[in-house]
Amino acid sequence: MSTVIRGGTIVTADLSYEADLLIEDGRIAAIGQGLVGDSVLNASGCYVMPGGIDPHTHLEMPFMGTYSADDFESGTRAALAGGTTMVVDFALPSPGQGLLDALQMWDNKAGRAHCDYSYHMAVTWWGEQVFDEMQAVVDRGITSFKHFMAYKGALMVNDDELFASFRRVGDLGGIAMVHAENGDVVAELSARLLAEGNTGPEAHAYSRPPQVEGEATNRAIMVADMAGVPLYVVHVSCEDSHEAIRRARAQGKRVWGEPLIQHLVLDESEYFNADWDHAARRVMSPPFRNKAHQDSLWAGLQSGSLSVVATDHCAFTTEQKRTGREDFTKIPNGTGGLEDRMPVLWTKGVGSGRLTPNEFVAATSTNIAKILGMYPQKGAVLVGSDADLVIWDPEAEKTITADAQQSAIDYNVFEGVQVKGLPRHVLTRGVVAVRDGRMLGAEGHGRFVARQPRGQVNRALSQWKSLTAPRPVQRGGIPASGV
Ligand code: DUC
Ligand code: ZN
Ligand code: ZN
Ligand code: ZN
Repeated sequence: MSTVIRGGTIVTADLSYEADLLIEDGRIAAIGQGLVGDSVLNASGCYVMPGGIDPHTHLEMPFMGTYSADDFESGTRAALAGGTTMVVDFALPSPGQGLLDALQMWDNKAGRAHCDYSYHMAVTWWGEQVFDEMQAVVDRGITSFKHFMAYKGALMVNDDELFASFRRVGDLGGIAMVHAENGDVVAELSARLLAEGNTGPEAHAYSRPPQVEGEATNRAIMVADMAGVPLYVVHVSCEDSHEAIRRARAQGKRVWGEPLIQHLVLDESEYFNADWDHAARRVMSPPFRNKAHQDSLWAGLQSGSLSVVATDHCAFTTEQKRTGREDFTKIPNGTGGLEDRMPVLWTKGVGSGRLTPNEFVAATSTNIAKILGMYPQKGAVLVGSDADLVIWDPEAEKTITADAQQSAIDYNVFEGVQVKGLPRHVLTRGVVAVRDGRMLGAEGHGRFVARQPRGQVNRALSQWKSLTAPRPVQRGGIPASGV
């Protein structure tokens, strides 16, 4: 059973050109003119792009006394509806739980996924068992390890643990990831705000000013340099953090920053002059910022100092949010966006002239595939790549509404946003999951994607190099070219 995608313009991170695509056995079998297959998808007037990869989701995650409302079924259905054909979720051991045990839990949840998926492993505590199991995690193709510098008393790791874990990840040729907020300062500010009687959701924003993010990002960059590990900073929301990343990159450090579509488009006014439900539904960490910070994030995408646009999709219903009625620190942190990331970024980025279509592909797919060691299986339109594709109609329009969404929650933070640019067809390893804008789904079709270690990086700028025992050189990592 083969499929031809006919009459479109192929758009990759590098090039735009007119050609047809032949898909066989879930992969791209040929690119050229006049290709013939068993069935045809009409792509005239459309761009044929690598499907989006959202490297930051929390599906059915146990968090703040509840579970995030979208699971691998509804979450990946939402992803496909918006042109995203792969998610990377965070396997999250509870403190004291083994990494392999947590992986087993995530494997059990992921069976219903409509599209391919991978995991990052969260390091939420430190000990010999974690150290030992990290090797097995890398051997399974999970090469990125996330650390929370916030959520004190729950997920947060201290600096000694951060340094030890970063060193281990560096030795294994993986990449370290951080949620960069100073958790001690957040805890202090939260307690003070509550004591002063500020219990509403707007206090959430005051409890996490940009400085807590800037400080933690700087700290993580320095610790990563001392540990000799590449660093990926999730949900970069402000200039304070972006500035640290820009400087590190200019110094030759392997540091990448990931803004979220929410922070690019929505600002802090959502917390003020709003009713409780409206504001609480938008409580996430880091919180939405002001326009100046948004401008910084867009500039970073344009110049390349920020590399990837994600969602941190962590959806909670209004009912779940209301557990924090009397105390903003009990509002489950998180917002949705999986279905909306691609259309909103296209509309606000390409539609406004801030990004080219090629830059859009880089930021939504190709860059992260390279960073995470799964290019060109994912993130590419090349012969042999998985046929994870979105046939994108730049003229199609809609208004975003919760009523029409795939997500399991009862609202949408982008409610009322007009988008121009939507998927016409979406393929997940060759299977058509969206046809002519209609969701067909592919429940259970998703497979785990194993990834390659990057290999150890040179630490020429690190003063610790001479103090650290030399390591064996490992070859075979995917080169970081172009990211
Ligand atoms: N931030 C959120 O808002 N939700 C999930 C975890 C996180 O860091
Ligand atoms: Zn986070
Ligand atoms: Zn997250
Ligand atoms: Zn389904």
